[in-house]
Amino acid sequence: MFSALKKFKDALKGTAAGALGGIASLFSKKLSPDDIGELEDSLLGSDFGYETTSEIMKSVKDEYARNRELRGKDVAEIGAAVLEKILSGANGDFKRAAEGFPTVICLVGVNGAGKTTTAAKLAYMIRKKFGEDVLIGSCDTFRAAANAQLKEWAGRIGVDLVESRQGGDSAATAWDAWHSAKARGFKWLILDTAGRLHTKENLMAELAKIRRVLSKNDPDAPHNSIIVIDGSLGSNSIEQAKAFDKAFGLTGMIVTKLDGTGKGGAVAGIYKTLKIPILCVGLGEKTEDLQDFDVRAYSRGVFGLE
Ligand SMILES: Nc1nc2c(ncn2[C@@H]2O[C@H](COP(=O)(O)OP(=O)(O)O)[C@@H](O)[C@H]2O)c(=O)[nH]1
Ligand SMILES: [Mg+2]
Repeated sequence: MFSALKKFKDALKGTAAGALGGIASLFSKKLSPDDIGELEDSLLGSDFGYETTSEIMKSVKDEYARNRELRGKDVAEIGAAVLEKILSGANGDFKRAAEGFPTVICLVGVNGAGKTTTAAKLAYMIRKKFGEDVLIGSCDTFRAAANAQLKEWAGRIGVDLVESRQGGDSAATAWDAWHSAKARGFKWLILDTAGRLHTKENLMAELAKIRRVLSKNDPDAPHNSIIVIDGSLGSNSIEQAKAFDKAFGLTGMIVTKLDGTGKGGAVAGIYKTLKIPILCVGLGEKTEDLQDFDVRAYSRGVFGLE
């Protein structure tokens, strides 16, 4: 537990500095009314959104009315507590397939969100956590580089890969990958897909085809339809996520790039809108930087607390 708290705190320091208006450095300072006033802007700047910011500000102001000795650190504790309440229910686990079938995780999202690297990191994470074999299917048939990128990752982490044929049918790769996983007794199948703009209907229809093909093999597949969201885009991702949910029926999300962003507060708003679990978060580019989402560690980390 301690290590999750520290990992989140370290990764979220870009947001924490903003969330307290730079008073991350003023943890031990008694706050003036001006400091309290500035807090609202810095919360908005960290992309907490109006609703969450108002909730946090109300708690802070109530406490300040009672206690003029309030320090930066107390404010961070108040903010973290409010956030933890908002996010209660955001932790979740991957849904499992029936016995004898591979559990299918399908990753979708816009270009550059982190799908391909997350597919590999997730394979590594799942194998390590459950000690079960994972197969990756490369269903990005648009970019030749996508397959090469996944091949390199798969080699590095020692996970089997069903490769795509460039320009081919992504649903056909999904079909092949599923049969390969079933025949070889793999417990997990992770499908990477091509990035697509949620406004392009033909591409969204392709996702529906992947779903149709999979469900012919196992009516419950894909068991996990996961949107990968670039956390550094902040609340701009909310509309995107809503469109993917409508077209594909999401069961969860993975938020990447929380390291090195000042907009880590957006996770709250995204969760409030979608109300689907946040399964993992990306806290860096290395294999082991994909972490189980942890409401407490996130809520505290975003305010610079361990
Ligand atoms: N810093 C950081 N970079 C990430 C993270 N996740 C992905 N990336 C980077 O984001 C870029 C795009 O990732 P990619 O998986 O190719 O995105 P895709 O287009 O959705 O498949 C790559 O350079 C990744 O290394 C993360 O959690 N933190
Ligand atoms: Mg990709």
